[in-house]
Amino acid sequence: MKSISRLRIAIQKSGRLNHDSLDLLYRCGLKMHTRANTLFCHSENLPIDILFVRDDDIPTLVMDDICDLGIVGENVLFEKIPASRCAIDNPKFTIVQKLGFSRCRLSIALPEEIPFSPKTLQGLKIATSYPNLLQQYLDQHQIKAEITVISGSVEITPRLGMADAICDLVATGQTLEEHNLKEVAEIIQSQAVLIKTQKDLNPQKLDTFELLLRRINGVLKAQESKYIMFHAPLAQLDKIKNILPGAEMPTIIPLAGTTEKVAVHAVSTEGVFWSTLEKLQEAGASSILVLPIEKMLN
Ligand code: PRT
Ligand code: ZN
Repeated sequence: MKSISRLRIAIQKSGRLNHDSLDLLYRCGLKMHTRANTLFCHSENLPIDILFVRDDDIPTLVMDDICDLGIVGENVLFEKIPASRCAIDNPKFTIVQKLGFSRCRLSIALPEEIPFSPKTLQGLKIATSYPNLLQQYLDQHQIKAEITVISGSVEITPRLGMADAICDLVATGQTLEEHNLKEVAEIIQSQAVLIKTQKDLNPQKLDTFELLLRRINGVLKAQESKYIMFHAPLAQLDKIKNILPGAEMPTIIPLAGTTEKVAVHAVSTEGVFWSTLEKLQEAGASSILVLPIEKMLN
């Protein structure tokens, strides 16, 4: 039975989204014991229950209000509920937060030897597990092509003579390369998102949801941010502050035994690359340390 006070979240049972979804929830402080093949799990320290399902079922579970929240790829969401791509036809859920993992793109690919122009696709047979998104793309470009729906191993269909082209998810591009296919058109970019039912949550669930969302934002910010420490000549401080990416109000600390140098500590909310460190060094900074940040609340 659905508890009225516990927030229910649907996540993928096994597959590419499962590890990162669970990892995010653990980083938000959720304590739970997951057992192999378990379908349902109660958090021990927060009023949250997790439902483990196939990713394809997550949009429906949230839309039908069986679950309050779900973590799913935009590719699945936009394929199942094409209206969710544009806010005009409001579907029965809200995309609350992009989560930054499981990034990929849905693309059309052709055998290497076929030269490409948008007209090339005219009249071709294209195999895909994403017929709705592919059809939208073809309509937008006024291309008439035949869509063959297949649930897996799409990349093998041209070699088997089942299709002339494919439309599938691409991450690194290695699978396409292995099958002698080239990516010719990108339909959408995708990443995991947190979705929420449009129905109003009762006050207890709303509290839990707001707490979870604050923590998710904290985890995401911490992932992007770095704590950076170094020594710098006082005379170069202004120049050095301008080099630091996304660092507001660094802490300046006097150093024992010198009035010419100070220690600078700062939180950088953007990636700190080697090139940034090299520029800091050129500007006179020394003893530069960059540390990861585990949690962050502003
Ligand atoms: O069993 P269930 O239905 O829950 O899972 P599933 O088999 O449908 O999905 P799964 O676990 O394979 O993927 C879940 C989600 O991960 C997808 O819906 C995407 O949102 C996301 N994702 C991210 C990917 C990829 N990257 C990805 N590379 N999903 C699939 N792939 C496949 C792609 O289909 C192709 O076969 O990986 C291959 C391409 O990868 P590269 O790196 O060779 O380009
Ligand atoms: Zn699936």
